[in-house]
Amino acid sequence: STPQDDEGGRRFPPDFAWGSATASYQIEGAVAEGGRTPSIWDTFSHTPGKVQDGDTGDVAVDHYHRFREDVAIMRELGLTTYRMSVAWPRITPDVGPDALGPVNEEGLAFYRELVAELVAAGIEPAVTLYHWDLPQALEDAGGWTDRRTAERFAEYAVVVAQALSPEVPTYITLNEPWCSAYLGYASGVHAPGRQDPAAALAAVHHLNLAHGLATTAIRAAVPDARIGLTLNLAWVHSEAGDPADDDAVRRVDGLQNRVFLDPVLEGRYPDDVLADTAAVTDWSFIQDGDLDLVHQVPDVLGVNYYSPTVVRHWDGSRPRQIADGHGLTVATPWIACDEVEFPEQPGLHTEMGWPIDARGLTELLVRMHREHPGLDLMVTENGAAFPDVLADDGGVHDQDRIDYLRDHLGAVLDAIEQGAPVRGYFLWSLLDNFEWSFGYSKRFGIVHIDYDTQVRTLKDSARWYSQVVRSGGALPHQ
Ligand code: GBH
Repeated sequence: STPQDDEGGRRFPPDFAWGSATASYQIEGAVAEGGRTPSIWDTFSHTPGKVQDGDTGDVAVDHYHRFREDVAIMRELGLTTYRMSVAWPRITPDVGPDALGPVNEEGLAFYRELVAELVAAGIEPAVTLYHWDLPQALEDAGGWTDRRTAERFAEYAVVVAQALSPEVPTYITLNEPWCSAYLGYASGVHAPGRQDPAAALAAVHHLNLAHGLATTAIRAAVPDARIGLTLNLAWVHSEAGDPADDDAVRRVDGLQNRVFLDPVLEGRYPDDVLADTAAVTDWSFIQDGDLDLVHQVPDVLGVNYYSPTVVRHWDGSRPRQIADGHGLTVATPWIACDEVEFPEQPGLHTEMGWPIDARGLTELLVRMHREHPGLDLMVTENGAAFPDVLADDGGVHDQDRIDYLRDHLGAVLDAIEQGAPVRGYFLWSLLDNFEWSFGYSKRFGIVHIDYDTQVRTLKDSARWYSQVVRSGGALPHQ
């Protein structure tokens, strides 16, 4: 049970890690500095029509030059940890499919300085090795459809872990391979923008392989490193719990959850997913012995959660509903789901159009604890976009975000009370930033960015979160 605070509110465990999260392409800018070469997101964002308003990450929030100010903000808020990502094209700018190429010391130096600044501020960094900025040269050779990308990734991962250890104790191999595979190669709303379901399934396997190879390689080179894997798991359910919807639930659970969890945690692919997708691919890219390579249980599983996934069987008798959280979707990310619909949800939604239901976070954490007892868990992303405005008094009064955060932190506490070993929470995001195909039109930060001046302004939610953190995890009622 969770200790009560003085006001009778609820409290997190004393050693709980409180952080925020960001990703390199979304905040750094400086895309042509420090020896960096293009990633697939440079190419994609510079392709007309791919990103809202033609926005790119060229400047982003200029974190590459302003990181000391951003670390100072985290220190002021009292955060104890920070999840950041490393841009692969800064580390090995000349990587090709068959060779990693020389290590770019200037790229490593940037991250060493950032890490030193964090450590000096008393903030423990957790580094994501791949948050979607694949070197373009690898995509030109097939990207995640080619297993050599996984091999090169493992080599790059060791370079980073050796350079940043022991100051960085935690390395998260991949962020949300679901997005990399299906949004990158099936729906095409993310880089590299391909629309080929068979390619997406090859990407699924090679991303799983990348996790396994990198985990083995880091553990050999840096035995003390703690390895994580971050998945955007779906809390998938039907509205009515009608058995007619069970097949829709099973398919979405298979494609979003089990096709990543099962090989990594248990060394096998789910039979039903292989069968459902047999007309799309024969999965012959899985080579003998691959599942042993993929089967590398991380030290901690990162769960990213934003919104529930509600599905329904669609029998063709009425127009199909596809609640589309990615307004620009032109092809489906859902393979072999022709009879699945995603009904519009009643109630509150965020600015992304995503329905709000914090119960899913409890459900997912408790499910992971039930199915994989002993596996440490962290919430590596949770947060919301709202239409924030800079008020006349100079503040940003984002009560809607505070409500969202309070509800979701309560959901994390519910999971802890049910025994789930949740070790930390990383709020997405520290700063407003480049929200992928939505460009700068969506603001997820607890710190507001003026994109003309790059001035940072704490939103009310930042002060609220700081109070929770500084109180040692007391969750207020308001
Ligand atoms: C995360 O992605 C990312 O890790 C982070 O970089 C990003 O900025 C943040 O969240 C906010 O978006 O309607 O079928 O397309 C989350 C991406 C959100 C992907 C919800 C799928 C809707 C499913 N996911 N989403 S669909």
